Amino acid sequence: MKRISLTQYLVEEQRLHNSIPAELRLLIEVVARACKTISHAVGKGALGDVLGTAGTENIQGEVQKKLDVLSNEILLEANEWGGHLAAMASEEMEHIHLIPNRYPKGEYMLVFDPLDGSSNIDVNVSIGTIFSVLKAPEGMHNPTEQDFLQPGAQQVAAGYAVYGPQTMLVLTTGNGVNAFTLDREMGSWVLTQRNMMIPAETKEFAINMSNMRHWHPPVKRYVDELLAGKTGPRGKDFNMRWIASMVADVHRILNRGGIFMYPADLRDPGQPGKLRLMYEANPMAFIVEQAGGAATDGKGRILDIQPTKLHQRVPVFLGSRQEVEVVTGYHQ
Ligand code: AHM
Ligand code: MG
Repeated sequence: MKRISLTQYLVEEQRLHNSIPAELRLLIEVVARACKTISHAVGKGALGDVLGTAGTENIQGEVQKKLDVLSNEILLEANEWGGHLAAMASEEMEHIHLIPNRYPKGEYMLVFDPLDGSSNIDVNVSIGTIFSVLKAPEGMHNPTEQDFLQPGAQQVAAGYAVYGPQTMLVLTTGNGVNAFTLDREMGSWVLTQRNMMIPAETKEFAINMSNMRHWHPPVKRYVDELLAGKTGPRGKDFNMRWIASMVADVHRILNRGGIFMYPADLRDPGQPGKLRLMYEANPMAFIVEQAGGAATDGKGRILDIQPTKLHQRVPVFLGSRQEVEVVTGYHQ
């Protein structure tokens, strides 16, 4: 097999589609390098003294794990000095992070969830990093939080790294979805899947069933019908998977089909779902659509939502197009 590295892929993409200017390529390579460092720390576990809580809380009021904090620092440090960014924002920081004045500034803005699936960190289950790339307003070197509040359709790139049995990087720049596997010995990302397409047909769903009693009627109806199996309205048996790491659940769906749901529920009317729009739902929705799937908040396309807050939450239904359409239809 001829090995194509991430760098070669990015250079050739630019030549073919003119879609990855040099600054964006640098950005993606820097993020990928940071993910390599995070992967290394994750892989050390107890031996690297990286497990357990950091003893702090993030803006969402969630207890931060040591690896949440470490991954955030790795991404910040890696991306500060390259000259490709104007600012960054993260699940782990209340406010946006401007590039310090001692460094040159670029035209992009990077948003990330440095380590997603925090509840799985200490139990050696797959976790990941999710990122989204936006453009700063023309000529703006000191963007404000307001400048970040762009609909997901304006993302110029998005991706995730999944730290599982293998470390993989899944990337889109708006020309399909490609996956790279980390060659740990060589320290390089190797293209291993081209043009990933989510199978349209599926018999698998992913949702945290323990919240069933809190769901709104459309979600309850949809899942009830899946559970009814062959003799129910859907006429086939469905299987269920829930890893509790969005990256790992989405990665499975990209490969094998399925629908992922984190709906809003009745627990806290002020909180529409658990997942965050800017650094969880939007990048994943971009990837899923680029792979032929669909992503909605139950009412409309996630990528069309106009964000109002950096850390706002959103209900998420994504994956195989047909299933997302069914459950979205039940909301209308
Ligand atoms: P996190 O960003 O704090 O890790 O939370 C997001 C994660 C997702 O990866 C996952 O889909 C979900 O939370 C799991 O939630 P639950 O524990 O309610 O099943
Ligand atoms: Mg997260």
